Formats: sequence, structure tokens, C-alpha cells
Amino acid sequence: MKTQIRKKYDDENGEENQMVKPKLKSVAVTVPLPVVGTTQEITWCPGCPNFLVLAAWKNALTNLIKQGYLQENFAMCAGIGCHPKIYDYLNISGVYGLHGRVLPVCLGMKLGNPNLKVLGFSGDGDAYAEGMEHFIHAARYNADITYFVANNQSFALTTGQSTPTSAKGFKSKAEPDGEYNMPLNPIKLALAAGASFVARINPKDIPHTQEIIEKAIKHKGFAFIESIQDCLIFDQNPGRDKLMYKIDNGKDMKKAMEIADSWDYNSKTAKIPIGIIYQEEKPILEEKWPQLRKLRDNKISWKNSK
Ligand SMILES: Cc1ncc(C[n+]2csc(CCOP(=O)(O)OP(=O)(O)O)c2C)c(N)n1
Ligand code: SF4
Ligand SMILES: [Mg+2]
Repeated sequence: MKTQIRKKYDDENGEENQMVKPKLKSVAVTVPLPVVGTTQEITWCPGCPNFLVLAAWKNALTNLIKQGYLQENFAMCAGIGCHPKIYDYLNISGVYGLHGRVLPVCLGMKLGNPNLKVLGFSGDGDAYAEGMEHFIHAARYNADITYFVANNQSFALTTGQSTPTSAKGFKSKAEPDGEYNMPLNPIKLALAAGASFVARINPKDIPHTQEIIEKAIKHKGFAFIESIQDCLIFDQNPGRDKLMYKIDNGKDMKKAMEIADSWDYNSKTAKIPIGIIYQEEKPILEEKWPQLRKLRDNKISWKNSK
């Protein structure tokens, strides 16, 4: 569990002051934290959609804990970027990963202890540029991991360069003529790679986002949730919310592909489906590998195995 160590008082004053005040040593104090949040100062820009994402995650985790999920059985990894700062704001044990390397760390956590509920958090640059190969293989392995990607179609933290999902013509300081290529469609890619749970959300709908997060965590297998959100500084899309509409939970791959195809991440007029686009039950990594299956069945980690 993350704890906050506060430096209580470290008197570095000169001799004169020490005569009136006794010199106190630094004292580590453990401050009790709210259940799933932390007291870290939030450094997102005021109004950033990541605040809404955080609210939905807090609601979902609180609800799941009320239902009997153990907070200490969750483990998280976040990449580097604006969105991944969520690592500091959720009171879940974990590892701050490298940019693009969230999923290998999540898989490592699973290999160490397959009983953990592993959560991964990335921005779109992290997931679809630096981390692309990991995304494909994680979907293919179908380990029981929930992977949340906040897609603001730009490398926001590093001042808004274009990512693989930026719209054609998207201008930034690094691409003054605008992006030359059409965006990648990560939903189609996830479906093609074998992800067993594929969903898209609008963070402005917090209850719906919370519901999808809870369903993703309850899903057995690789659950991918993509948030379509603005970056208020580098990629604003006024009116896009009105294009978003909810779909019924999808179980049919052909239909899911059609739904995925209906918005190409480039169009400013096409409707954008949100909800669970595809869900299927199939064997997970922890069942396929005998060594992991043994740990899972005995509810132990490598540390406790003989
Ligand atoms: C291996 C590596 N490449 C690049 C960087 C620089 N870098 C840090 S954050 C970032 C942008 C993150 O963009 P995204 O993943 O879309 O998240 P956002 O900030 O948009 O939420 C980049 C390029 C890095 N830290 N490490
Ligand atoms: S730069 Fe964009 S993504 Fe980053 S905190 Fe600000 S609004 Fe949010
Ligand atoms: Mg981004």
C-alpha cells in the first residue's frame, strides 16, 4: 500500500535558534489515506478529462472493494505521460513503468503472482507508439489484465506531438505541416489480435465509465478499455460528445469489426460507438501455463511455492 511519508520538522537553523528551540530530528509519519485515493497534489491542467477518468476509477474500485474485492489484491502499472500520473492518485500498490512498457510490467506481475488483479494505465502514445508490440501480444496471450488507455490523440505531456491515432493534418510544433498519415484504429487492432474484452468510453459519462471499468475487471482475460478524450491544450474536439452513442454489449466478432470500422479516428462527423464492443470467454494465460495454473489454483505466488 502506498503511504505518504511526511517530513515532520527538520530544524536546520543556526546555533542561536537552537538555544530557544530544541533541535528535532526528521520524523517519518505515516498518514492514513482515503480508501482508494491519495492526498497527492493533482498536477493535471484544470478541467483535464483525466479528472473524470480518475473519478470513475475511484468509484469503480470503491464499489468492487465493497463487493469483496481486496484492495491489496490489486496491482497497477502506469506508463509516462499526463494520464499515467493517475498512478500517484490511486492508492493501489504497483510500479511506475517506463514509457511504452506498461504491459510487460503487468505481465511480470501476473507471472510473479497470478492471483493479483492487475491494472495497466497508458496514454495513446505510450500504448500505440512505444508500446505497440506489447499491446498486440498482451491481447494474444489473454492474461487476466485490465488495460486502460486514455486516448487524447497526442503526446500531451511532451507538448502535443502527433501519435499513431492523431487525425490526418493534426498540427503540432513537431509537425507544422500537419500529420501526413491516417490514424491507426486500435479497437480493430485489439479485436484482430485476440483481445477478449474490447470497450470504448467517453470519460464525461462517469457512471457509464465506472460500469465498464467494473465489467472489465470482472472479465476473465485481457480487457482493453479505450477512453476517447480531449487534451485541453493540444487537441480539442468541440462537439465530439454529441457524436458518441451507447451500444449493446457485443458478442459477435463480425459485428464488432463493423462497429470498430464505423469511426476511423479521423472523421469529424461519423458517429462514435461507446460501450463493450466485444466480449468473449476463452482460456487465459494463467490457465494455459501449468506453472501459473498451479499457483493460481493454490492461491499462492512464486515466493510461497516449493
Ligand atoms: C522511451 C521513452 N520515449 C519517450 C519518452 C518521452 N515521453 C514521456 S511522456 C511522453 C508523451 C506521452 O504521451 P501519451 O502516452 O499519449 O500520454 P499523454 O501525455 O497524452 O496522457 C513522451 C513522448 C520517454 N519518457 N521515454
Ligand atoms: S496537457 Fe492536456 S492531457 Fe495533459 S493535463 Fe493538460 S489538458 Fe490534460
Ligand atoms: Mg496522449
